[in-house]
Amino acid sequence: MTTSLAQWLAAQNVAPELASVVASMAAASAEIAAVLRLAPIAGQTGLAGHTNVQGEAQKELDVVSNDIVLKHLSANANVSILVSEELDEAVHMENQGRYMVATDPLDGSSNLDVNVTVGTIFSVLGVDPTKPDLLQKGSAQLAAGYAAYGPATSLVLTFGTGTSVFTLDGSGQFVLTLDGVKVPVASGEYAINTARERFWDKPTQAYVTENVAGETGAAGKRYNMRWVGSMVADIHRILMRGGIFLYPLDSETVSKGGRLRLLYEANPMALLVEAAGGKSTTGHERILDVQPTGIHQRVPVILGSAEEVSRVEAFYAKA
Ligand code: AHM
Ligand code: MG
Repeated sequence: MTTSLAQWLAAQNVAPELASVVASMAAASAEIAAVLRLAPIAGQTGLAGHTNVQGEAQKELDVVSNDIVLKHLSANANVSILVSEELDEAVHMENQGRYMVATDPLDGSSNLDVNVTVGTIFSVLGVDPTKPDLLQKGSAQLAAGYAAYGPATSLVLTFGTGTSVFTLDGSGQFVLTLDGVKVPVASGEYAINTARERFWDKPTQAYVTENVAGETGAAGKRYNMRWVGSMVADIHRILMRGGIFLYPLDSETVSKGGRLRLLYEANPMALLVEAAGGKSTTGHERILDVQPTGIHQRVPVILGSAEEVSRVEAFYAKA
């Protein structure tokens, strides 16, 4: 017997209004999946011709995905605020909804023209619609998730305890395929853009040097490196079979605070990984404890298998 997302949501011990926000993001993801599947035929994988607030060239599908998310959330009276990577300012909806969504509607979009997995990442927070606090710590998240548009479309969700995986079926419905995901505590795989080695901080350089030394170094075991360059794909692999993802602070991104965004990339991924028994850190503190200072704030991101994250933390503690 299969369990649909709707059945699973109804069985969770959460407010129906909160469940409805997650259901809206699932519906948006199913619609984005359908667009992506046919995008090369529709000639939609190229640039949109403008840049977003972060100064990055927007792809046509970044804009299309953002519009799809906005459409689904505007239709849900429980959502009063939307923060999106693709929108300079937060969108204040015309209702008294008690939830806010922060999203990267299409993460990894530089991979679109080569048909590599991309995804939609989202975070759900509670707000007072009369005076919404947009800058809450990740530990305040009520739900988080991502859709990974790979060979199958996966939807990975947490309400803070336990992480579950759903798969999109042929009729556009998500079906539960894995409950209670556990990130293996130990792993021999790490994910980092090694072309940036000369920019990395000392603790990251020392950690990766030890991994490269393998069984002949202090780590005493052999490592493999994997980097898709699409956070959703890299984190999905780590959730499924362990490993560690690093986008540390480096000398090129230090002035911006890092590469990846706190509200809609680092926080939701950290909640999903921690709810599955993994760990997350900036190197200096737990990602979920970082106090945001801006909606598009960036942070260093290190997360995954608990033992590996602890090893990296030890290098930072020594530095
Ligand atoms: P995006 O939100 O503009 O797609 O950028 C985020 C992406 C992540 O998916 C990925 O982990 C990282 O950027 C890749 O960075 P790099 O170009 O250094 O490989
Ligand atoms: Mg992104």
